[in-house]
Amino acid sequence: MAASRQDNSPETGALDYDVIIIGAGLSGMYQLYRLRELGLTARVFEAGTGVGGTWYWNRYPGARFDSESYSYGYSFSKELLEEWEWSEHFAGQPETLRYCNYVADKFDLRRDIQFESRVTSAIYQDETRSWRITLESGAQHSCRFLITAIGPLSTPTLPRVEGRDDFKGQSFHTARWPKQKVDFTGKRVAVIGTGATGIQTIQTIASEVGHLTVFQRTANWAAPLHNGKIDAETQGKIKAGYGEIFARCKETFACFVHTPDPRGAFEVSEQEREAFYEKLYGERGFGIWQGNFRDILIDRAANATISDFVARKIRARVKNQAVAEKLIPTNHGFGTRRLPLETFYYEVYNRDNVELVDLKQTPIERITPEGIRTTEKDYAFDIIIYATGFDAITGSFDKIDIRGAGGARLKEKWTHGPETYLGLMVDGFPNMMMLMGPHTALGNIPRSIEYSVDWVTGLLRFATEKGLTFLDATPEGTAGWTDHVKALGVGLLSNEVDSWMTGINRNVEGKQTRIVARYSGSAPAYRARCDAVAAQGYVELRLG
Ligand code: NA7
Repeated sequence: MAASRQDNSPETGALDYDVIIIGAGLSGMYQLYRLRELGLTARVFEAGTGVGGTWYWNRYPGARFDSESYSYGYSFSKELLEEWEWSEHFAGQPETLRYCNYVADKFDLRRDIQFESRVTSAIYQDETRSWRITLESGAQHSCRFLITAIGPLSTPTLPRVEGRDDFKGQSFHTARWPKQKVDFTGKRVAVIGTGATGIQTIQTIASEVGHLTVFQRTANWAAPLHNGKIDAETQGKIKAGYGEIFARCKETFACFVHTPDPRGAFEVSEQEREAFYEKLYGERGFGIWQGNFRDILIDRAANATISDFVARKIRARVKNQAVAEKLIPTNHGFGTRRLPLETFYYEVYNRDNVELVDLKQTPIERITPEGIRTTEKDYAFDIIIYATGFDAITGSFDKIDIRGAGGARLKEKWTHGPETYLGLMVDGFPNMMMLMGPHTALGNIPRSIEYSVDWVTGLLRFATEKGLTFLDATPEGTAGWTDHVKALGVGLLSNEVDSWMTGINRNVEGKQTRIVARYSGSAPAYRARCDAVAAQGYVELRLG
């Protein structure tokens, strides 16, 4: 391997690696693959005992894709596409984790990944233009370039209520689910949280448990997933059609196979609108969210028509109308949070062994040794499941003490919300690149990952060829991109709603004010902008 440090390092002592990658999820794995092609020495540090990131940690019952499996897997290797067969349109977590392991084996990735190695700090060394990272164990490693591949939803958060440690039964956060199967038979189980994760968990365990109590603070809109097995004929079509599938994902707004209908909700008659919604409600996946009328996520009146349609579906599916009303969101419109996709979720509330507790009416006071106390009463449980979400997007950055040039702390720079250049770099943090950090296009995440990894790889190829040891965004570049991202968010109904997408997490100190944390323009526009930067020889960066 050509260790670039020997040619261009301004220091005398050698660095441990050309590149350190934090995280061995989908981003980190693919980045490692690409860096090897460049001939750079790279080391991945991963907190878990295996690869897969999201799919390694989120082992809760019912965890599965919300993107079509065949649009989610890596597209970079024809051989991989040919070899791997997804069994369902929306694969479950065990299958996806098997896929991640298959990729790691196929490309022999593990030899450059160090597991059980949580990075606690990353400090830029001005003198040597390098990064020094420290692991939880105290071990330190140095590198020229640092790549964060730490995921937008990887720091789970628990409710800030007293008594959590007093509970005598079992309790789990969904993103820290044990590897061995949890036995629910005959158990009294609580689920706190009704986001995408809570919904998947609830619908999966309802028939296994003795009794299930769902603690809902905010009702969420959800729509049918319509999952199904992939039969042999469809499998053949998928394999033959991969080129088309990925070409389509490249053109669509958020890299899904779905993209907005060019019509406005009021450009058709009421009957046509109703028929269109009915069709979307009966189709697989995110069509009802991403393939709906172009204005439902920006126009309140348009949004009200789909919200009203889905509310009627909920009333029709839930027998007890008082419960149905509790399940219908009143504080945000359909699709203004990332849409949970469900399979007979609403029918769960028709079961005798399931109860819904509305925390808006009776908030949780504390966790007790026996269970949960609300302002109304004490509930006894054997198992409490926290489906309470994540300190999203910036949370995993906050957990690492990241210091750039002159010792400046990233957390402090981002006190009032993230500031980034293309969502990939931050001025004053030279030689650091972020994969799926704030201000990048997320959408169908692996598609975005592949683009970002390829962009970072292009930059590092350029640096290696030119013998550069210093790459930094400029303050103007960072301010310009941050302003652009904020401007794109203006007028989006989703930016007027509390959710992980707007940086709100009431369980985390300092995360009660909405921020613009993600790029909300179109993925093709994002790529065009980043491609132009590369085509112009990265002149927008400070290079040295
Ligand atoms: P989400 O979507 O952030 O959902 C978390 C849920 O937990 C949500 O219903 C919260 O209610 C609830 N929550 C959080 N803290 C509490 C407390 N203290 N008490 C009661 N309820 C609470 O996370 P998910 O894991 O479901 O999904 C994240 C993404 O992963 C999802 O969008 C998919 O892309 C995959 P709140 O709404 O805050 O009132």
